[in-house]
Amino acid sequence: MTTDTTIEKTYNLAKEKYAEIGVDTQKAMDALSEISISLHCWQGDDVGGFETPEAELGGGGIQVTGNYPGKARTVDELRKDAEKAFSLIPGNHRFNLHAIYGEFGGKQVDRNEISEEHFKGWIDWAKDIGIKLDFNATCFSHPKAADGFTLSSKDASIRKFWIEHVIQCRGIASFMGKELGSDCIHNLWIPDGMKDIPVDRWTHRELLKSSLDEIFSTIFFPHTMKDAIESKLFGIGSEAFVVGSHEFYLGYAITNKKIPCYDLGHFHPTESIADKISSTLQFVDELLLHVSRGVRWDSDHTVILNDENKAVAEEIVRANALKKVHIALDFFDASLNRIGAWVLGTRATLKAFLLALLQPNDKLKQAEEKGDYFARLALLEEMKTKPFGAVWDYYCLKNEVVVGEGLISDVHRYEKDVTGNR
Ligand code: RNT
Ligand code: ZN
Repeated sequence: MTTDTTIEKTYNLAKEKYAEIGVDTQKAMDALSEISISLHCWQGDDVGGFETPEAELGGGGIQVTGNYPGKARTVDELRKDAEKAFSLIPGNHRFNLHAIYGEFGGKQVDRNEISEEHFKGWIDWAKDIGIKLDFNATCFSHPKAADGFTLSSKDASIRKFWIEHVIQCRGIASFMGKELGSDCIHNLWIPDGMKDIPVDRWTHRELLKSSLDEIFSTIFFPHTMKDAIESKLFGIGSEAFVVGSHEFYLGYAITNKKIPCYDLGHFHPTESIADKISSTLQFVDELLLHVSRGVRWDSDHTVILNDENKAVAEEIVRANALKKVHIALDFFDASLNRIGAWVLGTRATLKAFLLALLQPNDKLKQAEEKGDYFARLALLEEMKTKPFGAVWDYYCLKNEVVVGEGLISDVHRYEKDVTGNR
């Protein structure tokens, strides 16, 4: 068994190895501890929410597959599960709520009627456990979204309903930000689109633009919230046309000073968003990431440490943009232990950043500036076999969270004691 002393010994050797190449491991870990990731509440119950006692997905927009037992059925269960997840993740992180996760006291409260009072319990909980909150309007899983259009619907009454909903949500976000003393990011994603070839893309996009203008004309004081808008290339049932495409929202964000949200699963399956970071940040001040993993037509597999996440983290670190990029998670897979997936995905994201922070970025840049592309490539190649795992384990140890595969038995224990009895 790995003891604390072995972890420290291994770390000390790793520290020397990195020092030889000019990398300060302590500095990298300090920078990592400044990164606050927004954990998505919807991982805990497959995007179900608590609108009605037996809230289930319905009415368009999002699909989750799998039926793993033990999902959170109440606000209390979800909070308990989230606390468990937080206890297995090093660092201090945020929690990202969706509007359907309000506490409605058993009453039927329609989306355009939700307000601050429904989220007071969440704010108290966040204060209690010392975290900050982010927020999202829920423009899916609702009869008024069932026809495939919300803010870009040709039906004025449907549009009005969703505009009211998003305005309410921005108010709630502002309230959260004020109460918790940290700007709350409000992200807007809508499912609008068509399965097959549309002939009138124009009107839907024109309508979406005017709905957004109306939504954002309401300004909240104090400015305790920030607006993000999330694009998508295609979804299940919107393969041929998504109204809120990348170009649409990028244009809107630049013109109206909003934050573009890049979901890693929302682009062409082989398209990387890493290269978009230094481009986009020339024109907007901030970015929001939805860290996810696309697999074929699904955009939301559990995040692992893969090439795409590594490339994204590297680009953020190399662009010195850690303060400009908000990092949130967005995946849901109901076929595996939900707390396990939460923790795995968050830890994988943190690992990607640690790896990026452990690169000899000054040396790499110097080689590039000298035109020594062999040295640049050789250094990048060398970094792949540096003892990264030793630094990661030490970071977990110092943050008093479980190290390595100890995570598995910990999650299993919680399943046996808690989620397995649901
Ligand atoms: C959907 C978007 C969106 C949602 C969440 C639940 O394709 O990625 O971010 O996953 O709002
Ligand atoms: Zn997303």
